[in-house]
Amino acid sequence: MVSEQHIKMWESLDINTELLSKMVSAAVKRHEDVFKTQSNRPSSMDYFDDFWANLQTGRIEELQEVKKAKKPLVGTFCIFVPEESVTALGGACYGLCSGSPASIPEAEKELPRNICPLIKSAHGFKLLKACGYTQSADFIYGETTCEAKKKTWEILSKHHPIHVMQIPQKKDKKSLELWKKEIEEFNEHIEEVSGEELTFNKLKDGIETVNSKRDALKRLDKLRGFYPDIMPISGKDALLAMQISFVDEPKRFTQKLHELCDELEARVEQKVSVFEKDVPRLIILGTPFAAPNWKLHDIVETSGAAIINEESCIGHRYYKDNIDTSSATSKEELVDKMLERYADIDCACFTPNEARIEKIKKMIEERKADGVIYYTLAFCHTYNVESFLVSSALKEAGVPFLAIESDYSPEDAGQIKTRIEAFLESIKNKKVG
Ligand code: BJ8
Repeated sequence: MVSEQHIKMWESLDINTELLSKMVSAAVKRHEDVFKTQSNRPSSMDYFDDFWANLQTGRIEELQEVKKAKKPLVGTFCIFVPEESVTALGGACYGLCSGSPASIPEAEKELPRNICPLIKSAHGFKLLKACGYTQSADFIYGETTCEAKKKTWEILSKHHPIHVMQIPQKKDKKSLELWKKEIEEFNEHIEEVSGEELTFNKLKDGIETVNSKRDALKRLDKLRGFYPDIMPISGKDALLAMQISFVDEPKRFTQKLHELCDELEARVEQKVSVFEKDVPRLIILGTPFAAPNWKLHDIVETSGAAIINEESCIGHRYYKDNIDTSSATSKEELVDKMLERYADIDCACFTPNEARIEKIKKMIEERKADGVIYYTLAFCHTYNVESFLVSSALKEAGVPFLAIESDYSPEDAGQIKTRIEAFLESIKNKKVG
């Protein structure tokens, strides 16, 4: 699968080829264990399985073509970085490797042990030179959403060019003004490196391309979660598709996801479900699931429940809103609309963040979920602290609630499984009662 040609390409990117070859084999094996063991998968998942197998080869090759055309390659760790502007100028904006435990020991040579695994994993990939996306990126765009990230950028910048966007902590008028300036500066920077003007029409096209991707993800959301008796796709498969949405070419991804949705639509009509009718249907709340962090989904779905949605940035928070371009007549108005959409994302980095709770309640209601699991990556203080407010509100509303804090290591899998099984038992008893 990894050819001589790929090895040569990796060498040109200063990648540790021996290590990445081993990591690719391990990632393919893990994917087989987690995904290929499921029965009755939609055949349109083949595209996403193949994409995963070629994550560090085929897609990296394509990115080199973008680079040859002198378009920017921008790596990110947050959905607040305006991918629309990069797409508008023909560049690629993608999420960086940050979901594997394999790179964490290396990161801990420079970072404290007690910070979030997502940050450590990403930092470790850079130190090990073992991620084609990071090695290809002209620069990384960091942001100031959490303490650990914003201090890590200072260290990561010793190894890779970094720019940092200031994301405010509040959503009042003066904070939004600052945020708007940050988007404008981002756009100017992308213009500078592309040597091309980001015109009204180009920005509008870039926005529409990403809106279309979000529309396809919304379609998947409905098909997997809005039919209480039929779940045509597993939560694991839906998660894999969403994870790929952060690295694939957006137009092709959109088309492939619609093909999957066509198949799911037919399954719904024919009442083909991958789960038994009465399994508990759960929504996961909280921090993002960077690939290949499939631990929670795998445990839940091999314990007799279905995941029908994720209130996460690799999930609902990412695709729930489009940028409305219909009334904009100038570039500035487009930027206002971009800001409007970004500011409607309820990341726990904001204070207060009350709107998040109402949105979660609505998600549960619309999908008739049987319960929620609040998932926090270890040491993510904002999401962890906010779980008290979310759990209080949901318990008051009678929604079964379980909080899980975990990192990427497999060590706590048994303990998590025991807690989830007890949680599912209580949901089943409640249903019977
Ligand atoms: S908009 S959720 S993608 S910041 S890195 S905050 S898990 S301690 S990723 Fe996020 Fe943007 Fe918000 Fe979404 Fe916690 Fe870890 Fe920090 Fe994290």
